Amino acid sequence: MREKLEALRDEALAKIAAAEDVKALQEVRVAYLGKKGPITEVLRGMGKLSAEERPIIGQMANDVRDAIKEQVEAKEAVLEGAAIEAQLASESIDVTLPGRPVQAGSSHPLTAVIEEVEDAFIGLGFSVAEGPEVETDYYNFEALNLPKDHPARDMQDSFYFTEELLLRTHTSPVQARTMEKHKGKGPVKVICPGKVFRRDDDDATHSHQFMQIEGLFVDENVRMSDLKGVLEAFAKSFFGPDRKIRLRPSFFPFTEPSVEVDVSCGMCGGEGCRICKQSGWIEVLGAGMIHPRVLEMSGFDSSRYSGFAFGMGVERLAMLKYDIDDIRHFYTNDVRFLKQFNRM
Ligand code: 2NL
Repeated sequence: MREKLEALRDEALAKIAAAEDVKALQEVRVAYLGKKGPITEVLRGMGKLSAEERPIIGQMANDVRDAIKEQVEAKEAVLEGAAIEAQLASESIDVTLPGRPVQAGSSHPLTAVIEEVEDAFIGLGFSVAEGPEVETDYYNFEALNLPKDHPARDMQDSFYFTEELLLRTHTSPVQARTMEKHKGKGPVKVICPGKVFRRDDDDATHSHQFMQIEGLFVDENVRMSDLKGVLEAFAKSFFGPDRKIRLRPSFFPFTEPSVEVDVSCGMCGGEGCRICKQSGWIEVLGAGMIHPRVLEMSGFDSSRYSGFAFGMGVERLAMLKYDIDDIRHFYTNDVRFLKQFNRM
């Protein structure tokens, strides 16, 4: 019996030493210490032993069982430690590696230009106002001194929903609405950017839908010199500090007097070149002193208040600043075009 127990112990310890993973180790444990294992069998057969032998063999069987158990546990700790080490080695993450770059989008060039213009005018004390793209005949035309059947309406043929409802042809109605809200009390100092629509045939320089920024300043004692100063500051801010402006007489139904505003050519500095068609100047916007009838219709006493207003096409500004040759580029949205403005 003694030899048998010693042989069982040596055999088990050798198998434990040879076990390569936790599963093999558990098999050894079950085989030797399980309910149907040889040690249990020895302990069960104790009844057949003599009274002298019984405590000795019993003690020995317990010692063998404890020795096997101890070795299984020790080996288990070693194997589990090794498994964690292997997992750590195979799943390690280098936190110092640079991240994968995120594909960032960018503003549409027209949005970027509008924001630049807004910044220039906000710096001069203007606020930004917006309004509906579907307008009434009253705000789009009547309130701007363009009565029904006035010939100047021909230049702004629009898209009509009904006789009285249309897609706005300029952002002036937003300014008329803003003046009305001030209930005849100045100052009013806003710029109004937004989409406008005109019935027109699309080509390199015309689009039936485009963006406009209009602005106005109404207060007591607002003069033509204020208009000139504000537009000169804008031109220098938007196009560069070396640019100059000049005013030429013109006509708009909602301003009197009216002017076209030119900016000195950025290509030749005013000498005359291909870009400015040898004139040294580039037309960028229209402006004027607000017609007294327009002030009155929007609730201002024209004997006390005066103001200037101006309007410019955003596509034209963008085309001049970034040398873009076709207005349709803004609306076909070819990513090769758009990506060039990623850093604006
Ligand atoms: C242009 C010229 C202009 C205005 C727009 C305006 C608005 C009100 C009253 C008076 Cl509420 N005037 N707007 C004035 C002069 C010129 O636009 O060539 N735009 C692209």
